[in-house]
Amino acid sequence: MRRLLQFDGRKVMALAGILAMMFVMGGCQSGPLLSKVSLSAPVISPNGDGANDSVAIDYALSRPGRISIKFTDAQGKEYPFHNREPRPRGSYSATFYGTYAPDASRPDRRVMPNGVYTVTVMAEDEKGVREEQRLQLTVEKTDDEPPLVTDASMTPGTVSPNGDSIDDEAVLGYGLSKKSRVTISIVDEKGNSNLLEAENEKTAALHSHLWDGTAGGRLLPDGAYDIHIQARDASGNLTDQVVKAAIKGGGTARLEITSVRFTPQSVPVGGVLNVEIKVRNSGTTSLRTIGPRPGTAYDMVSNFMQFKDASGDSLYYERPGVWRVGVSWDQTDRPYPVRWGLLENSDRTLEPGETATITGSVRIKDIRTREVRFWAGVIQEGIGFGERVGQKTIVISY
Ligand SMILES: [Ca+2]
Ligand SMILES: [Ca+2]
Repeated sequence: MRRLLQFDGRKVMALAGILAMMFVMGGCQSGPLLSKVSLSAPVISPNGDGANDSVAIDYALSRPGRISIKFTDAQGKEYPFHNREPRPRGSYSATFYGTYAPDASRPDRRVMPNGVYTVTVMAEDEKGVREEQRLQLTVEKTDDEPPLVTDASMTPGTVSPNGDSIDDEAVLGYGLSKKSRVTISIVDEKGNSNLLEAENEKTAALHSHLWDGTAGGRLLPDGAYDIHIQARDASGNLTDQVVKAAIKGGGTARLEITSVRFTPQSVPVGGVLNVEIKVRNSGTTSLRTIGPRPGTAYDMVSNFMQFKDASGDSLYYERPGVWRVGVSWDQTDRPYPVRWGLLENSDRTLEPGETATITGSVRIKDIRTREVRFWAGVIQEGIGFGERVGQKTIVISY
């Protein structure tokens, strides 16, 4: 405060002068708010041919305000473009592609019909002062027939992407009424959107998209989703068709063998080699299994297909997606001829984190070598085999 008091009279006068000038400049704010309103061309032809497909609407604001732009046809029908959008002071250029949203709550867009329109640019400042300017714009050579997305459906409506071959994938089918560029995205209940298929030109025909519960290579969480099929034609008409979808029981299927024990190490021809295999469900989903039940005895010329029901059909054929463990050896005619289910009760599933011990036996038969290598592996029927583990050389005695 002491220093301020030391100002001499001339400095105080200069300060007062600056304040007075600032006051006068503030008074200028009653001048024109909206200026330099113009169109880059008087005509727009939104048809994707590269000529006059868009038009720039230029304007300037001398102070902060809200800008509204609308088009009015000869019959008085209004097409809003900007609605009270806040803008700082400055010069602007708004690009208009000749389309509008018939329903502001939906992504659909329609191109404005051919005709002559009045363009009204309106600005409103913070005190509610409004100014507007009008221009004329002709829309021509446009195609206002929108693309239709027909027969949209997903089968099945709920997928369970867990690698068990039951409802792991769904087919999203749809038709297009005209050639369009199509984008497919998926939106969760919180509104998060993920791309399923990037924009791609499609013909006026039936199309499909195979969906496995993932987006961008990641499995989406269980829940309800909206799949959006968006078709855009050359003029900018855009139709958004929603198909309901759900994911239930999604997860990663993984079965690991934690130990394998073959006993004894030396077996006479006609003797029995015992095996004990311990497994753990190290995935995030339940694993289905089938027989033959643990403990089932085989010999070296039999296999899991030999168990028949009363009508002679194989009881334990390779049902896609089910999990078993198996034992294989040198010179087998098929991989893992002897297989066992993971659980005594194959109506039950092996849950994530759960372990199981599977025992079985193979009688040594029809073998002419002195040593045979045996090993174990997990099998997901119809999908593939796990790595060869627990390999052991068994000495055959005669
Ligand atoms: Ca054009
Ligand atoms: Ca499944």
